[in-house]
Amino acid sequence: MRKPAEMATTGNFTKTAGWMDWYTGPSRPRFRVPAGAVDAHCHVFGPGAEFPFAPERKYTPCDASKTELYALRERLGFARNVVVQATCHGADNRAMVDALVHAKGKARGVATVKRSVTDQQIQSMHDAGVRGVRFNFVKRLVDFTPKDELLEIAGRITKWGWHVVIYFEAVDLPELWDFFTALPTTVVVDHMGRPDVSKPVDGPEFELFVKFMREHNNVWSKVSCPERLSITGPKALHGEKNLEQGAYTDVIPFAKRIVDEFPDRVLWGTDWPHPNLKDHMPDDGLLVDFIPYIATTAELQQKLLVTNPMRLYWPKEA
Ligand code: 0GY
Repeated sequence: MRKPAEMATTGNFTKTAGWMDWYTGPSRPRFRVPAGAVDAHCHVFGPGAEFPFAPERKYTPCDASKTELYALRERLGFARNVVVQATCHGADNRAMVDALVHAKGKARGVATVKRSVTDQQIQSMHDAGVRGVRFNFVKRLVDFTPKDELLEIAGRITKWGWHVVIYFEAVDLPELWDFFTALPTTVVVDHMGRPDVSKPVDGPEFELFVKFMREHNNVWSKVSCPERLSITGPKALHGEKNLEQGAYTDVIPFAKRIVDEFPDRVLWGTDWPHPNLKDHMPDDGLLVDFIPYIATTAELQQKLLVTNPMRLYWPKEA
């Protein structure tokens, strides 16, 4: 993998101040993922010189190419990826689709589309491996899109068997509840709906999220991004490399609860190259070592990393 000094953003783009580059030379995980494991949430950025970032973006990242993503996949022992359209590319899905095409069937994608997308464009993305659209409600990342536009898109993509990935902050769930529960297809929540992990795992805020999943069988969750949700932080991640000594321990009860209660509707992903992290950048190898703390048996690990993502993204091979 390239060294950070060589990772200057290419094209006419200057990185957002405070933006951290992804961690090069990640350690080899001590936890061996099961054969056929899927990294079900990751992104590509550019390269900016080849795939320009969107004018409406809220941040300008470093480059993070498909080649680097697939090198990480090999290093961590994964077999497949789900590449999720990052907001810095807006509704221009070319970099993501290019990554899928080059993966030769080992990657699927989640796109961002506007109401103006044509059936032909959807079909061509489907042929490349796209299987869903992402609706983002995190205000620091995107401008507001009217809900009737999103509902119209959700209605159209069901024809291709696609699902909807939703990204939102926990405090916004009550307001978004009616919209989410009206979606006519499988709904996949990014990062457990971003719980505030300083609050109790059985407190009203996270209970609402559990109720959302419990009452709606079509709702899945990614139990990803401890590095984003944690308040106690990485601690051991770059030191003694010992997760028992405190890496992201405050996130474990939340993710474990979701895996235990909904073992057939959970997914896991690295979130490489980790957009918008300003305090620390995780070693992806050590993020993999986090998995057995949240999926505590071989059976749960198999569902989380293989059975569930295969069912959603590669149903014919599942
Ligand atoms: C994530 C989270 C973030 C960013 C994006 O598309 C994106 O820009 O998803 C975030 O900043 O929380 O899932 O990668």
